[in-house]
Amino acid sequence: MLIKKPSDVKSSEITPEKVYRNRRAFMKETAALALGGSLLGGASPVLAQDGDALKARAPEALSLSAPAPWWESKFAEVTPAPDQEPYFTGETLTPYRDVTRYNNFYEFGMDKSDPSSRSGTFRTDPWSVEISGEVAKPGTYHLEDLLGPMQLEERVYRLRCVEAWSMVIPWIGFPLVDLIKRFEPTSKAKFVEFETLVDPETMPGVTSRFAIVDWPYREGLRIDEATHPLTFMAVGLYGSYLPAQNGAPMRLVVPWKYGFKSIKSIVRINFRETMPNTTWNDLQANEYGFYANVNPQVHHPRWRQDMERRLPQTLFSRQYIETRLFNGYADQVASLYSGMDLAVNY
Ligand SMILES: Nc1nc2c(c(=O)[nH]1)N[C@H]1C(S)=C(S)[C@@H](COP(=O)(O)O)O[C@H]1N2
Ligand SMILES: [Mo]
Repeated sequence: MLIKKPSDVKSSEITPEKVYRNRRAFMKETAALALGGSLLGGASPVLAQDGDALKARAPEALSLSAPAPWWESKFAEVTPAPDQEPYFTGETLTPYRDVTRYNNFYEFGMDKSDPSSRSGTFRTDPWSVEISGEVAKPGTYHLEDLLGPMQLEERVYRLRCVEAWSMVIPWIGFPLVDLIKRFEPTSKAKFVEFETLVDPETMPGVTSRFAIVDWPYREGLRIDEATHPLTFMAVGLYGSYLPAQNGAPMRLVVPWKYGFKSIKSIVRINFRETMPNTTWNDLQANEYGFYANVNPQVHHPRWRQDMERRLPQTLFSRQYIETRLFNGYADQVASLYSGMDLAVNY
């Protein structure tokens, strides 16, 4: 491979993740200088200073976004991920290209390339979310009101799909618990249920005769899982807004569970006393459980779960790595399941 000197690199070859990496290095230096980070406010992460450049380089990925002006100010104040587990991992980041081109989002189609290639007309502004069920403050909230009080932060998490591939993604968002407590759940709120938008106009997958899902896509968590500090609501990745294909404008990220729990483009959050039905469990209960905790000892009936392909794979490296219990987050979450048989509650 040819190694170029920096001066030879054309700006068109500078990919978002290169910009991002430089920015992170810069953030670390300024953090050290600022002793506590008063300089960080304006310096974090890509969007604050390189936003326009980033959009110019990846216009197709960001076509839907740059929504209302208030987004800009939220993204100008992102707290960088602390450089320590579990909110950060030093593993190589999956390139922006793969994170935004290799997706599962059946509302846009079932091929990995469908969500990026068929989401061009999807719109996220205006966007509102219905909060219902066992809470003191139900209602339909505009996204701006939901995000307004939230301090955005960055988290670098592993994402492990049940299909045995994985990525490392730098998300931007906030802990779900910080949102949940604003609605004041009652003592009957034992589970949280989430639903994705169904828009036949802009989501070609929902009207496809090949669709297997009974829309809307639904997911759920136990309340202790939903309020765990690792459970994250993402509104961005790689320092910028979420592209449609990754679940704009707001999607769940539960890093110790298989990717299908991390429901995208959320329009409803319902608090309830009983365990909700969930999309993949409804489709094939013996293959996809409600818990869906990453577990190398509990295999899928049709394939093993003790190895995974870390994307991107190349011709020269197949990138097979061992899958870890709870996707490597066991120290943080194993206690949630003490006394439970994980082979039964898969
Ligand atoms: N609404 C909705 N959410 C979804 C899916 C989907 O098809 N529809 N796919 C899930 C699956 S199987 C995975 S692996 C992750 C993929 O997230 P990513 O495309 O951002 O990597 O999204 C999850 N969330
Ligand atoms: Mo998945």
